[in-house]
Amino acid sequence: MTPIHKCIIKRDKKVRPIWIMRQAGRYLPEFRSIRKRNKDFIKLCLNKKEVTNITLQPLKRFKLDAAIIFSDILMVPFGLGQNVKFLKNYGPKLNNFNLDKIKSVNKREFYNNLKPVYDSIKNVSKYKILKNKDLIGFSGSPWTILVYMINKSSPKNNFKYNFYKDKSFFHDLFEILYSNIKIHIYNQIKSGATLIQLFDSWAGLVDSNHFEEFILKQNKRIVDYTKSLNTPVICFPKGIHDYKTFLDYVKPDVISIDYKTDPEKILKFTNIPIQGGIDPKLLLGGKKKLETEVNKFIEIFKNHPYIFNLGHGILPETDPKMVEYFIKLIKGNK
Ligand code: 1CP
Repeated sequence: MTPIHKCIIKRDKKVRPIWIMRQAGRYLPEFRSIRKRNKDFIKLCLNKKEVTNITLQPLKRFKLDAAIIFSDILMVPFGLGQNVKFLKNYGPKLNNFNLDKIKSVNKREFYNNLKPVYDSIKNVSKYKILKNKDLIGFSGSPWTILVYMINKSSPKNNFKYNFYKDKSFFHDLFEILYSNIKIHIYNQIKSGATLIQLFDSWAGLVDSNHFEEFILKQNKRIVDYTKSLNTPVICFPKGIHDYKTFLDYVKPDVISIDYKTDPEKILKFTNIPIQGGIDPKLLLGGKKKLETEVNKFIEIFKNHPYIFNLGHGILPETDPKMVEYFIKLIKGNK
C-alpha cells in the first residue's frame, strides 16, 4: 500500500506522506526549458512524451510520495470544444461558447479530444519511479470550471455575475459539466490514476445563498461518483469558510485546506485525513521560518492522519533547493 493510501485507508498517523500542488511546473528549470520549446500550452498538455517527462521531473529530484499528471483543469472546456489559450503574463483566455453546441458534444467526442491525457497517464504509470507511490489524476470542480467558461479568463481581478438571473443557464451548464467530469475522472482512473483531487479553486467566490447548490451539491455528486470507482478523492474547496458543513455534506476521503485556514480548527470537526495548509510563500526564503512552520504542523497533526502539502500551488519563483529542504524537514534522511 502506498504511503498516501495508508494515510487515507488505514488512517495511519505515522506515515506523513508528501506531495506538492503544482509540483510539476514553472519553478523547475527543466520544466521551463520544455515550456520554451512548446509555446502552445494546450498542445503541450496533449503531448504524451512531454507530459510524461514533466510529470516525472519533480520525482527525479525530490522524495515525493505521489506524481500528479501534468495537465490542467481547463482541459475540460477544451474537451467540450471551447477554445482555450494561455497567454504570457495574462493567463488563460477562453472563447465564447454556445450552450446548445456544447450540449451536443457527445461522450465519444469529449473522450477523443482528451484521449492524449489518458494515454499519458497510462504511460506514466509504467515507470518504476512510481513504485509504492500514487499517481494523482484531477479535475476542476464543476463550479470552478464553470467560472472560467463564463468569465473567459481568470476571475482573479474581475468576476461579476448575476447568479439569480442566469439560473437555468447555470443549471444546464452544471449538468453538462457533471456528465463530462465523470467521463474525465473515469478515464483517468482506468488509465492508472490511483487517487483523484478535485480543485474547487474559486469556491470562495460563491455567496452563502448559492453555497449549497454550486459548491456542496456539485462536489458531492462528483465525490460520490469517484468513490463508486473505489478510488479515494481529495477535495480542495479553496477560500470557503464553512468547512464543517462542507465535510458533513460532501464527505470526501481527504480535505485539502488552503493557507488561510487554521489547521487546528479543522481538526476539531473531522476524523478524515487533512492535507496541505502550509503557505507557499514560506518556500520563498528563510529556512528558520519554514522549519518552525513544519514543526508546528507536525505537532498539530501528531494524532491525526495528515498529508503534507501547501495551501495552494507552489509559486514559480520558488528555489527548488527550498523544496528539498522542506522535504528533508518532514522526512529527515529517510
Ligand atoms: O505558463 C505556464 O508555463 C503554465 C503554468 C501552468 C502550469 C504548470 C498552468 C496554467 N497550469 C499548469 C499545470 C497545472 N494546473 C497542474 C499540473 C499538475 C501539478 O500540480 O503539478 C494542475 C493540477 C493545474 C490545476 C489548475 N489550473 C488549477 C487548480 C489549482 C489552482 O492553482 O488553484 C487552476 C485554477 C488552473 C487554471 C490555470 N492554469 C494555468 C494558469 C495560469 C491558470 C490560471 C490561474 C488563475 O486563474 O489565476
